[in-house]
Amino acid sequence: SSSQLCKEKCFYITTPIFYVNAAPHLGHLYSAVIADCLHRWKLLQGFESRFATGTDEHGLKIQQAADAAGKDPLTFCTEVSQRFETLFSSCSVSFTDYIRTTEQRHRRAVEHFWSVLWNKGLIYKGSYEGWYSTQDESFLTPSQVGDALDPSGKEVKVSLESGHKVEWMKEENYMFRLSSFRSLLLDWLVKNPSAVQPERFHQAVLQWLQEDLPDLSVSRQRSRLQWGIPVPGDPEQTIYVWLDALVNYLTVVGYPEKHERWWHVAHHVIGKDILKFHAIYWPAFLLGAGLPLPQVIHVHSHWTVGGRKMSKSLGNVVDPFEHSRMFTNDGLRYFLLRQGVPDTDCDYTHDKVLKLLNAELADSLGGLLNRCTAPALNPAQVYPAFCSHSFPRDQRGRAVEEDYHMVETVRSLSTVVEKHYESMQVYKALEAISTCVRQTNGFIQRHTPWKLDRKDSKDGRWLDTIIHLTLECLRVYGTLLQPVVPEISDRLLTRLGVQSQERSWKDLDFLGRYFGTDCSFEGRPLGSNCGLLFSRLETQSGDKQ
Ligand code: ME8
Repeated sequence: SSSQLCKEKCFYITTPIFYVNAAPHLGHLYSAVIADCLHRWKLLQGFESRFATGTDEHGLKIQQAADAAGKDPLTFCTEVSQRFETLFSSCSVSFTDYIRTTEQRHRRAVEHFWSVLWNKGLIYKGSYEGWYSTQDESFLTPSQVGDALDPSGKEVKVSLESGHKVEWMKEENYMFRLSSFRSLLLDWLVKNPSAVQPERFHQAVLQWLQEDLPDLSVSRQRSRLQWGIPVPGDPEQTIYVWLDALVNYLTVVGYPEKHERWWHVAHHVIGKDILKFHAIYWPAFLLGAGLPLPQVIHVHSHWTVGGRKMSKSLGNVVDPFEHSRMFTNDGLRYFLLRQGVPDTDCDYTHDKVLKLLNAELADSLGGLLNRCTAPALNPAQVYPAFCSHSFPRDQRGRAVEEDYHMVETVRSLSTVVEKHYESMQVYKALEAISTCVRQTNGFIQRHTPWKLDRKDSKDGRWLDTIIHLTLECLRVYGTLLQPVVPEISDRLLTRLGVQSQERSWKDLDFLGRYFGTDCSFEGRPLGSNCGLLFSRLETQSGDKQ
């Protein structure tokens, strides 16, 4: 039944839910594409997987943005939320659930969650006095605040981390007993060294927990904030937007009635800007409510433009709609995942995208496919017969050491790629694949199959070996690349004649899949030619890079 615990091969992955105060930008797409890649990869491995994304629609800054646009908040939220949904759908982000915090099911979940904490005595009425940043919807300690000048030259206080303006706040609020969770949180992190990845972010959280952990204000006065969920039993208070937002991960899987089946396999993808909320507040809330903690919090760094974080407030955002038109969906996905390093920030430039895609997708991968499917070399348009796990005995004299090396590297590629996908180091997986593609091109180059004479039986067999091996390499690359570039992989595998039901991890079996033990395998036809795998992109001046 649906409430049964999913014990094996289940996976639940989420992105942050995005604020709707402004249009989506490339950073949002990046988080979604990472999560999509992990989701698709789990599916290929035979997992049942759920993938949730959506929008965060309550809070003061949304209320202000709607006011500024002259729209009522819900209409405003619906419009922007739809833009996120459209972006993700058009970029092959294959989410299974889309959540908006203004939905009724979410309100129910938040109210229930609040009542659980309340009934356990973890929420009390107190008064909060301190700094608050509306842009970050965050409470700050004095050490997190510094001086700065606003655009008009006036002295203001800002958050040292985000640079956003902060205001002194003094209110009657509900407080959550965060301070009493400090040692439990430390315990969790020490016992689960891979709970927060990469390692440097795990360390950062441990570091924060060395310091004082004050109780957290979890509501705002209704007079200051109307756009949110009222505190159950006290309409004069609105639930703090981060408590509201974090519960979305539970809402999606049917909290409070049906979440058990999926909740214990939760994985969150987040940007480093919201680490504290996910690795301290959220686990503390969950511990308080008696629920399991997420398995892994996958943290990534930021895309910068000209060295500064891409953000709505700095006005340096890259429009993902425009750039996916320019570079194609898969092109943009490939770039983000190939260049995005979770540990460190990366700078986005047009020129870098162009050069990388031309080199790796058009020339290297596309070129390799063209070479072994070109009618001149492969007139029968087949995956030719082959009956050896490596180079056949009578051809060993032709094969050189690098060839054997290539076969071994490709044979172990799936293990390497799997390890990197698992730890969200997608760029390392793509680096490994790209190295192999280069090696296979080198293999062809070395043996100049176009000089062989098909009519000579020995040459002909060697030619078939070269083609079969190259096609097998391509089949492996196409299969492993599916989570990253689904459209390109589909074109590649279709061209190779690989049916859709033979594209999963267990079908890989490099050089073994089409192996005729008694050499009875006659070869199989290639699929139809569906054009270029990836067209070279032109530079703006019109010359090719
Ligand atoms: O924080 N580079 O929403 P948000 C990479 N609603 N990723 C970036 C980025 C950049 N320059 N800018 C943003 C919120 N992101 C809350 C989350 S979750 C319960 C509530 C990505 O619209 C990154 O994942 O400000 C970051 O954490 C997220 O967008 C913040 O989106």
